[in-house]
Amino acid sequence: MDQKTYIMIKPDAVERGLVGSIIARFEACGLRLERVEHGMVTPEQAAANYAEHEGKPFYEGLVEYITSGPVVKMVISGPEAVVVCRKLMGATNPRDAAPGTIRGDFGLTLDANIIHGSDSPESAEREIAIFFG
Ligand code: D4T
Repeated sequence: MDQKTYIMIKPDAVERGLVGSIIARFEACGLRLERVEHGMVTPEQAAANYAEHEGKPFYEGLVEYITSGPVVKMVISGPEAVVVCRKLMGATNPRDAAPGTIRGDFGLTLDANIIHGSDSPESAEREIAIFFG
């Protein structure tokens, strides 16, 4: 059965003109784009999305970064979309991400790691509600 996941191309990747190359990777393996929106993340959306990290040393910088410029917000669907997208994205820290993954090919540092993707179907539902209401 098809699953939906929330994917967000982060400000540094949008700034660098990587949107088309990144979306092509999801489409190439048969996943479908259900919703796509280019725009800013509000401080409220950032706080809701990263609530699990509140109080951690990197939290303030994370919120500042994700609200610093336009992002591309997407709902992507397909069989096992959550795990398939996480696999295409690669490890959270681009330094640990395998070549051939989005973070492995386009990223360099953990604080600007190119892309966000829901880590479970429950997170996907919550995040789609945060960003697409
Ligand atoms: P996101 O949520 O952006 O898809 O990333 P992950 O789900 O793969 O990873 P995460 O929630 O652990 O981290 C969220 C976000 O915080 C940044 N970060 C993380 C950071 O700047 N310093 C850190 O020490 C950690 C753990 C990177 C991704």
